[in-house]
Amino acid sequence: MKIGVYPGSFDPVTNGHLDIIERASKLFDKLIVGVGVNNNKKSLFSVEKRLEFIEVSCKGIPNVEVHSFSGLLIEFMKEKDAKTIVKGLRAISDFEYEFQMALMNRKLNPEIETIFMMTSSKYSYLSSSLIKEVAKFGGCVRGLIPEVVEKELHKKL
Ligand code: COD
Repeated sequence: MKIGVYPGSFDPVTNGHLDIIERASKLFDKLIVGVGVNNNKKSLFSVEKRLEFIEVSCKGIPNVEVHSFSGLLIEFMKEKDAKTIVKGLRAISDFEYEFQMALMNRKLNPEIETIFMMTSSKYSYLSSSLIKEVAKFGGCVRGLIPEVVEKELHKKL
């Protein structure tokens, strides 16, 4: 069984993330979305909420599973018997950080391969942090995040 893992913070999930999930789900028998828990990084949404947003938004894609993980990504991959990491790339600015992580993950486990999927142009400028900033100052984020996230974001901010 070909299992891919798409890891991220997803704080919160955006339509850019969902586009990658939908496209990547076609490349694997099973795609696991891994929500990273980093206690040193302050997140707006709890891990439970971040998982729920993705689960609700992906309920039409049968081969997608959503799980949280803490610690090293490669340990989570081992636990899930997955060999491929899926990452999204928006711009050159993403490249340096993603390149470093891909090489470090390969150093930690040479069996793990990272593949990169180009963003869709309509989502190329989208990031969770930009969404939070725009929403905080009252800007409209409709169409950029799932409805379930939009409702909770307005409640929170
Ligand atoms: N279009 C396409 N792709 C996108 C878009 C978009 N609009 N927005 C984001 N993405 C991509 C990002 O490039 C990334 O690949 C993925 O979606 C997730 O994005 P984020 O911002 O939610 O998540 P990150 O980048 O903060 O996640 C970092 C991880 C949790 C993956 C990383 O910190 C990690 O692996 N942590 C575990 C600890 C570990 O193993 N550390 C060592 C790594 S070498």
